[in-house]
Amino acid sequence: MLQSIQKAVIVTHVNADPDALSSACALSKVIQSLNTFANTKILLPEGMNQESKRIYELCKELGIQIVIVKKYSDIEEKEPNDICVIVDTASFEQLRLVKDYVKQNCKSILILDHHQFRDFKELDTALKIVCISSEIDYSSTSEIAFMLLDRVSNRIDSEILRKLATILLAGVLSDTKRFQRIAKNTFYIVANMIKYGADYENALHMLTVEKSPTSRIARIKCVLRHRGFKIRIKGREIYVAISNVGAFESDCATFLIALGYDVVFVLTEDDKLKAIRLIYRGKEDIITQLNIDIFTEFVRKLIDVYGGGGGGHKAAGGAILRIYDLRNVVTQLIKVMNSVSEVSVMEIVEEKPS
Ligand SMILES: [Mn+2]
Repeated sequence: MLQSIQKAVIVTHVNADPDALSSACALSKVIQSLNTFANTKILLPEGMNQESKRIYELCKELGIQIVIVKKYSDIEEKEPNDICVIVDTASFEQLRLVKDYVKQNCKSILILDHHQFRDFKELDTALKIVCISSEIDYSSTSEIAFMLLDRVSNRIDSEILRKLATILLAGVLSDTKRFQRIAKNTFYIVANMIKYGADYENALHMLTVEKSPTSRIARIKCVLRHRGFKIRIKGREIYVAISNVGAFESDCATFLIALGYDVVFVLTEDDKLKAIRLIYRGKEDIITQLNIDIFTEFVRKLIDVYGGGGGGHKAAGGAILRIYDLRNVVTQLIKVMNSVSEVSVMEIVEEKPS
């Protein structure tokens, strides 16, 4: 499928993380290795997150073309592509600004992804779509991208291969939270990455970021604004937090989990989309023990009410809700919690020092 491609575009989910960006860069080299004259470009809707900055620099050094799409006009030429590759994206909504571009300018589409729940129904069925994905076999898209890279390794210079293997390893490290959760093939693939010369220490180092002052403020706001609830599922008490921040929502969610909550929802008003962005996180062990998935139990029910779309894993993911009213979503979310809980939802309220 990747042979005889003249023009290709690779897109990631909004605010690309290391897994998304590394996979995209590797894919770009895979396509170029098969077609020397292929025009390959990566589009990053709304840019990338902090962890991805070093990977971005490395990809640039490797001569990979990357366009950060802040507004639709940033995508200059609109000639149709032989193929568009969507990497590390659970739902079509997550392509945000490049959604329409993909809808209109791709002769065929390849989805490379490792999420369990996926939503691409908006893509016209007339398009040729191939999807390579499995959450059981791969814990990151970087692992899947590496498998493809492996297939063309004899066509790529060994020094470039070593660098690509290193950024892909960084992608795996990021998505597995430094191997805290892995899939069937993770260690096998990582061993092969190292065989290609991937530098483990360097990969770890790539992901370290100094927390910016704005992210610190966002975390403080996240805690000050959050509401805590107690519900009961399968006889067990579950602590749920709802908060809202303007940015750094995944920092906020991680932080509330570290604080002791089992399930966290963070809402953001997206003024460009005039919609509410939601992300969710669950404490991995509790979600596994209860055998529930947050997407189906909670998030899907909000999408049913408001429209939009989303995806992710049992314990982490996100959605766009087609409503621009934070309060309304919070009220609805509490309603959903009530329907899921075996006892009525109890809000945890404490007096504040005056
Ligand atoms: Mn990923």
